Amino acid sequence: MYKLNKTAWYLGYAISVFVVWMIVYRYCPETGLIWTAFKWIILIIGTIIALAFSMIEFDENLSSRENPVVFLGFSRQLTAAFTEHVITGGFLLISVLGTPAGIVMLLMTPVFLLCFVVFDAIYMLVLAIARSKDRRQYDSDTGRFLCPECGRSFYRPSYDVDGTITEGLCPSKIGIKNIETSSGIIPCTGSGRRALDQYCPGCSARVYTKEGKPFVVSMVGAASSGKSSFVLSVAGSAVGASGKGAAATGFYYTRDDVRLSEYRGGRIRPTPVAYQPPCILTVEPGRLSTPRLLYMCDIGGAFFTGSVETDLQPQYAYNDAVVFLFDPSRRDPAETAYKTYLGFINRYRMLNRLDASHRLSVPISVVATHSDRPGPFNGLPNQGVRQRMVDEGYFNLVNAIEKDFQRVSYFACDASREDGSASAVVKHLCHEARSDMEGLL
Ligand SMILES: Nc1nc2c(ncn2[C@@H]2O[C@H](COP(=O)(O)OP(=O)(O)OP(=O)(O)O)[C@@H](O)[C@H]2O)c(=O)[nH]1
Ligand SMILES: [Mg+2]
Ligand SMILES: [Zn+2]
Repeated sequence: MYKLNKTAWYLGYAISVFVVWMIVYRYCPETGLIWTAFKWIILIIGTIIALAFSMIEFDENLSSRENPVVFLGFSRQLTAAFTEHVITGGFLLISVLGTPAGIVMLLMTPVFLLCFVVFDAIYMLVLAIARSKDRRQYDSDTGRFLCPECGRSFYRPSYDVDGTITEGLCPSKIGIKNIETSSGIIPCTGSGRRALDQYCPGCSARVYTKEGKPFVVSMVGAASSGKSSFVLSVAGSAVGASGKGAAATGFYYTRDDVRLSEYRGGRIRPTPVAYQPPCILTVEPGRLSTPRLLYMCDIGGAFFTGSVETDLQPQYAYNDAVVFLFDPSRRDPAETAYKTYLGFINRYRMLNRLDASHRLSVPISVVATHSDRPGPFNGLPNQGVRQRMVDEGYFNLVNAIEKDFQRVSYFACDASREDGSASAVVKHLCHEARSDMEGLL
């Protein structure tokens, strides 16, 4: 910015000197004003003085964050010349009124101003183009920022700019590609920006999402219906396989590695009902420019039956898909599933302030877990699940879900193993929601 401003500043002088030379040389009458008789001497002296002025007045401040754009910087300089530097101001006034140098400067001023207006207009135009390009790129590569810690959603994370936490770093008046600070150059677009330290604008937690694009799935189901198993089954098969497009998949939180190995060892603990950070699967970019992040929001089943008072789930405001699970091998499976569903949908509608007449557009999958156990859903292909539910007394549930949601799909799976039956559900939901995550799982 300093270089750019300096160049613009001197270019402005050069252009105005040239224009004034042209005017005086070509249009000055040979007679008339006294000073025109010595126009060569006057022009040279005037120009030297004018240039000397430009040297004095050019200030390092022009490159600072307060004077990002040339013209704004220039107008500040002029004000300073007349107010703070009284001597300079007085000298300027006298010279303008009485000396040849003043007349040269007087002629130069409008040209000079015009130059800066043009420079600034060019800068603003380039800025507007850069901003819209950055916005388009961010929308397609990232879309939004979801804090892994507090679960709140923001358009952009905050960035560490030279020790100060800056919200939503992007091209602005203080820099198009980079911002110059006292200690260096901070990128405000692209991969340079992605590599900066990032924080949640809500809870200030340090985050490592690297502008990844999130896809959020909410897990819903009664206690012990298999929600946590389902999550780990999906994660386990994705982490195990190296994925397509040479992408590497792993957990955002290292504690989930521990949970996965416990799950693989046949141990799984009940989930608490209070809000807790989701299980986040990060798929490294490969040929994409940003990572893809699969947020699987899991919560203890008691949350839905209303037996425990807890906070509402923030992800209900922005989730991309919902998985509703039920365990057909338990006692009163249809009744339990229906009650759980009602507990869920009431909370969901309440949080989103939607009344019962509004049909929800997020895709939902209804999943019968424990399909490995003997029972009506054992070994049943997914296409047969809906009809089997109707036959087995889940009619209320099917009816209610299809009334509330526009897009409902049905699956049967064994969540206790990583056999791909759980992953198929999430892949289908990605497809329904048009997420490019589908091809990466
Ligand atoms: N055989 C079999 N067992 C399953 C399946 N899904 C879950 N389980 C078992 O059921 C038990 C409960 O599973 P969880 O995944 O903890 O259920 P949850 O819905 O997360 O339960 P809460 O966190 O308490 O709400 C565990 O012992 C799992 O191993 C399945 O599809 N087949
Ligand atoms: Mg659980
Ligand atoms: Zn946060």
